[in-house]
Amino acid sequence: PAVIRRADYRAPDWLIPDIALDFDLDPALTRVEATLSVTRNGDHDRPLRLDGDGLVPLAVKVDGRTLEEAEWHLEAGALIIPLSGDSHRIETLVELAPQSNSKLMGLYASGGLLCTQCEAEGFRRITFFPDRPDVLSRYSVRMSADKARFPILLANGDPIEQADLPDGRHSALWNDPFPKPCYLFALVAGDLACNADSFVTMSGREVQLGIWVKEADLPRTAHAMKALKDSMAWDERVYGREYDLDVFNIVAVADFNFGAMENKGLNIFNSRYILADPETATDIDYDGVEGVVAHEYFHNWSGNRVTCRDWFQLSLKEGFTVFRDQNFSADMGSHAVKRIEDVRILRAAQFQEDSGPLAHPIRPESYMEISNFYTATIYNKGAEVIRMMALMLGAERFRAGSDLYFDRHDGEAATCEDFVAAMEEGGQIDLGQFRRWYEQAGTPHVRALLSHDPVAQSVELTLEQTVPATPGQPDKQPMAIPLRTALFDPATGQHHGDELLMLTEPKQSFTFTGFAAAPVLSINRGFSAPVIVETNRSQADLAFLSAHDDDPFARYEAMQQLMVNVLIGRIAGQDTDDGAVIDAIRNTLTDPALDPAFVAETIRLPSEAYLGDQMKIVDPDAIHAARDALQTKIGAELMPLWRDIHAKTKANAFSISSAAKGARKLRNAALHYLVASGAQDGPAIAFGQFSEADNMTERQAALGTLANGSSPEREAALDIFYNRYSADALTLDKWFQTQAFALHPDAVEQVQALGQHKDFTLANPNRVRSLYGAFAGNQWAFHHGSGKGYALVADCIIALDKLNPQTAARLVPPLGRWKRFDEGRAALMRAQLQRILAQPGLSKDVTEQASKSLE
Ligand code: B3K
Ligand code: ZN
Repeated sequence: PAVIRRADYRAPDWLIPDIALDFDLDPALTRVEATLSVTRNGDHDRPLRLDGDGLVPLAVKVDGRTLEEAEWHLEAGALIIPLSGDSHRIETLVELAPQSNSKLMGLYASGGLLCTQCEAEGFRRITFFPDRPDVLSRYSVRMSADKARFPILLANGDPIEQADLPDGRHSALWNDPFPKPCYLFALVAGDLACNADSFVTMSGREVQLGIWVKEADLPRTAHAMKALKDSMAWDERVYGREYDLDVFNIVAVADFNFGAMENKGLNIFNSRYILADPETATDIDYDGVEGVVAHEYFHNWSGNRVTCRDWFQLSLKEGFTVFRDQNFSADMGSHAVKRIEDVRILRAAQFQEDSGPLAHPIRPESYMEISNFYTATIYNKGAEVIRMMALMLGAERFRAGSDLYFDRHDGEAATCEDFVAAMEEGGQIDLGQFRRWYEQAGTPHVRALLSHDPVAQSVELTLEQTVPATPGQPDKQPMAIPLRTALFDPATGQHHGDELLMLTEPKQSFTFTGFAAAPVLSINRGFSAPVIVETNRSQADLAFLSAHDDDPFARYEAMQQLMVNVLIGRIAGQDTDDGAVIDAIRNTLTDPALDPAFVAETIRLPSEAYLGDQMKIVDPDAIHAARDALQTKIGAELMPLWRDIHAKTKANAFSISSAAKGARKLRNAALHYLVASGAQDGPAIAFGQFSEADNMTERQAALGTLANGSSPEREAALDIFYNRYSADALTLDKWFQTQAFALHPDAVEQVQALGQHKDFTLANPNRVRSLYGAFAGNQWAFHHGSGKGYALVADCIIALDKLNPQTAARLVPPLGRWKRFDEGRAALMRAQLQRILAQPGLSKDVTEQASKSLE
């Protein structure tokens, strides 16, 4: 497949100020008539090129005249029309078969609905058009359909008119006054019910809000509606940005390639990020709904009003919008816990990506298939880069920078450079060196060494940075790394102030005076930079910080590092002392000043995958054994505490308050250790929680705990869960996922059997992710020494590629981490990648991921 390069960007040859679309909708055969006003952009004689993917032009007209076949031609799917004048009216007619669109890109059918997904390049599967984000047009969309099957017809913008037609059909016309790129186009047709509400903006305009779902799902939309209204108010308060249309609609669909889509005025969501009630949704699901609703809403400014010039600028909208949704969620709940969760995700997904064959900068230089670049790097590292700017600038100057950015580029397709320039100017800061965060891939390593001079009563902090080589980038320049730092006096437990140190050289020293005794170093507080910090702190220093650090993230981090040190030692065969870990957990559990949600985060052992990331060559079996043994010991030694907490955190009635969520989180952590201890009554207690819980958070946690073991309660609970929820797809996903995640010696066989289960289907991306996606994240099972885990995932990729390449390609990266495993496993992983690549007719999506993964 061809490689697209950022350096090759050229402004569009033709602009399309207006487009009118007429859809005659039917799942089997939909007709699409498009009328485009086109204007030549600049002085050139190149023909009009309208992208198309799988489209056949049934008629092509220019200024009302039907062209002969010789007057146009197709080139790689695109329609090429030579034009003599500088502005013309172009009309095309195509036919689509939405019900056989298994890629879920373009116009497709899902659960009786018709809906669209266009980002990044799906619009070209609907009609011929310059499918690039820097062509902005005003859209007018007419839809007609059978009124009984499709009573609701929605598109972007404002509803203009509705009419009944002969033969039981009806039509609707929608106009979107805001020029937009075609990736933000959307329509939905179907039998939908509406949770209707309204919001009055800061300038006093009333906006009609609608969340559209299947009638039976209406009771599950309240949380999403609250999240939407909270987001609208938050963006006004924090960024001064208000909503701009008279209506804002959200539709939930069951089959969706990712989380949701920010189409102008008509967001389309994976139903898992809209529907929530205590019976079926966990607290994590509730938070997911809140965060994704906010994310898509925030895109109205960071993405829609100011869009991207080209797809290399994707992080311009995604990194910034993730940063915005993270801060929103933090404001809605706990800043400390949200930061810990976000860093855990960053480390699990992005650090892995950044250290492997698919590493790329947040502004990539090239791609084959843009769908492969909706990555943790673009999104989550992109958000961290914005966060660093916000930290360096402070709230006020950051706001000045964002105001300048929005005002200067409103209605435009902008670049990452435009954003940085606005921050520089509005925030009055020099971001020259900082721009390397956009250019260089790889997670920087910072080595921080503290040395104390008792005579001079001073300490010297030496910081040394290296940025690892990544594909195409063997040599790196030093980065500008903001490190929030504090030095603690071990005698008082106090520090002498939190300072922002800027590490800009390969090696730099900072001297601090006034230290009669050696202080304890707290660094990268709040995770101020997305880097890996290595220090010379002792276990005693870490234990001290785990009890005294006033920065909650640093406190969590100290505890995690304490655990990592013990586990990595054990994995290497040393008899590392675990006393400090057990004491630290005990202290944390019994500190009445701490928020239970924070406690629950902090006492969790690092995941098997995170431990693997700390090793040059990952040993999945040794990691599992060491972690399991430590868990058992912690469970046993602190048994009275676990029992006590588990009993005390039992609530009388369900609430979604932060306090109730925190209590459930801690209760589940206690149950987990209680069962891990091997206590005789462990499975019975877990089964009790499973049976008695009035909410999914406790029910699923109990099921997960049981699934790790082999008790009779395991099978009983899985059966009960299946029978109770087999009719509800989103909840049945949890049944598949729990088994795929299980730390169970037979997990591979269980996943293999589940792949043959009557409720498993490759047609639904949520179902695929809940089985194979979860399994590929289960390090111990996926990396089974036999290689059978690899074969299972490769089989799925091969089968799924024929239906849905985008979702298939997302399963490839776990196979690409072979360099981090022993030779035996590496050979088995490579063999699967080669087998995938040998498939005839393999998609561009999977080809790119698999071939890069072999390099
Ligand atoms: N912008 C969409 C993602 C589209 C992914 C296309 N492969 C959702 C989001 O980030 O908000
Ligand atoms: Zn987004």
